[in-house]
Amino acid sequence: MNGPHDLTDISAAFHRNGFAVLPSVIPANAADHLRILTEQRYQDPQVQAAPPELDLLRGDVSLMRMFEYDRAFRDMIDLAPVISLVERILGPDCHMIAQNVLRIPPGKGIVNWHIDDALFLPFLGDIPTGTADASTIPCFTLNVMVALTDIEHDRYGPTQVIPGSHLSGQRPTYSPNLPGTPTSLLARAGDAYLVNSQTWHRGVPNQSDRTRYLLTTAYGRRFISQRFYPFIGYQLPPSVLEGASDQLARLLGQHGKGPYG
Ligand SMILES: O=C(O)CCC(=O)C(=O)O
Repeated sequence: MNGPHDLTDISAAFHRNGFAVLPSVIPANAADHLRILTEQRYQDPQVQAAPPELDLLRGDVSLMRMFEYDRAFRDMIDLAPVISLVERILGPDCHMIAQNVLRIPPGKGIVNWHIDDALFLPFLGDIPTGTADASTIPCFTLNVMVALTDIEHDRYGPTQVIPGSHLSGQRPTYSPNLPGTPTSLLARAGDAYLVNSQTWHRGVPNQSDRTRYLLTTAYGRRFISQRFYPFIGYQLPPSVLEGASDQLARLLGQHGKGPYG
């Protein structure tokens, strides 16, 4: 495929830089529909009053497992061509491991530099970045982030990444000791970006009067477990599987038999 979604180029950029941008994966009005659903979910008194065991809302900014709530979120899990790119990176038997919406009001943000998982490959720092070698380092988990509002300036609190930091073999340190220049992932509603779980990233503090909404759907290789609290005993609501294609059912966790089980 050519144009803005050339998957070969985008996947090479992802391996090299630890992130990649896919403009306009959904129309702006579809992004706005997801934003409105998110706001309804957030304002729902039952969500606000839910006990921690239900894990519906964390830290007042992260609405959890949105695929349980509305079909429109479930159907983002196998969104083309994003899912083709994800399968190219994580393998044809990969699955979705989490899906949340970040609702970041003015003054808030996940502002500390972090990686999203265990540090998978420590001490890789001697591998030169920006070379073909980067493509031989496997990615195990990644996040697909879709902007549900415009984030066209730093004051709106965009995601920031350190390009190449996924190959550092290190956990983040804090400014001013960053190993590279932070890149702000400015976006219009409906744009997406993929971020390797090992890439150093954060949210810039939202210094505007606009709440920022970001749909984050994380995927992992088959051997990486899905992360649905409370883990043991988690029950996927049967309605989520209704009408799902074989591909979507697999992404939701319906696998054939394989190694160990
Ligand atoms: O707010 C952001 O853009 C950063 C989100 C983030 O760091 C995360 O979901 O792990």
